[in-house]
Amino acid sequence: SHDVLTIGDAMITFNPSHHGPMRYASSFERKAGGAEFNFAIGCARLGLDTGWISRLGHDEFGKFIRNFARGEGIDVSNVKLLEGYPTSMNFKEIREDGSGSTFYYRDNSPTQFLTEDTLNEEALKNCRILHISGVFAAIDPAKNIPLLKKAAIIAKQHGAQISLDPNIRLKLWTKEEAQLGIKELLPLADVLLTGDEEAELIFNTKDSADLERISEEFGISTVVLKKGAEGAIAYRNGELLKGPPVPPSKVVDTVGAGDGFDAGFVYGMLQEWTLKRTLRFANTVGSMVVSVYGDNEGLPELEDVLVKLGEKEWVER
Ligand code: KDG
Repeated sequence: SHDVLTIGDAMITFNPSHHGPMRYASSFERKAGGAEFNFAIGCARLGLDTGWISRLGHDEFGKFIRNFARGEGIDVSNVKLLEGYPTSMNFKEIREDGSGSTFYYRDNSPTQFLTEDTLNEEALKNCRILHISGVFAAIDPAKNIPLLKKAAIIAKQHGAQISLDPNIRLKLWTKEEAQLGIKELLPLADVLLTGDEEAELIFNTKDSADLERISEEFGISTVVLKKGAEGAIAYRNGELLKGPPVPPSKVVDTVGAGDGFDAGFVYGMLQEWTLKRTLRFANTVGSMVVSVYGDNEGLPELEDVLVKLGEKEWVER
């Protein structure tokens, strides 16, 4: 059994050695990324028992990603390597302020062979939280949305909670497709972890006063609006709470901060912390991700977060 289980693809991520337009970037560092994969790493580093369901190419990159995940302590028994379908790739452009854009080479993803029939129902029946995200949904909405719904229904019937991050990537689907697709998943979620820009796209609002309405309309008990450098706002059981921003030590690469936030939030839920503490913890995890290059290298271990929160002493030598 797992504390947390997630479903989604992962990619080789090429991080540029220099800032500026990608057409002039001539050297890259080979890393790995993928929203659900980053989330799984975040959970595992915090000490949660984490499982990941995926498909990768049976190639050097697929082996690297699987071994990386395994090294982080993630259960990869449901990650299969498939012959003839190369592992997906993603090249990043990073601007001076740490923001950037992404160029995908992920058509024909090996996850096309991850179907409803190949889902490991035992794993779904034995997790405390199933985390689903719009990135996997967007890769092939016609197949993956029903697959995610089926997985969520099985997990829910066996007592798991479902966390959902819309993670809308407009390079993968249109605004209309994204809005329709995410709305299909919303009624299954117990916790919604959404960025404020995507909230505007899905619900036509990013006003925190509307979180209660969203919670009631879709039957989602906890609704969280992630506002990046401005912190986050959460609604649960009649309580609307603002999690103040946690200033990062510096910002070098913002990719993956939302995944880190999600891992931190889910961690707090599993500890049954108050909403206030959970938000502060999640914001802290997110803020730590942006100070390190790469989509997941900045994801902290539990100890690192406690040090950052001032709850544990840092011993330098
Ligand atoms: O959330 C971070 C991810 O976006 C990144 O790691 C790559 O999965 C990715 C994507 O689709 O952009």
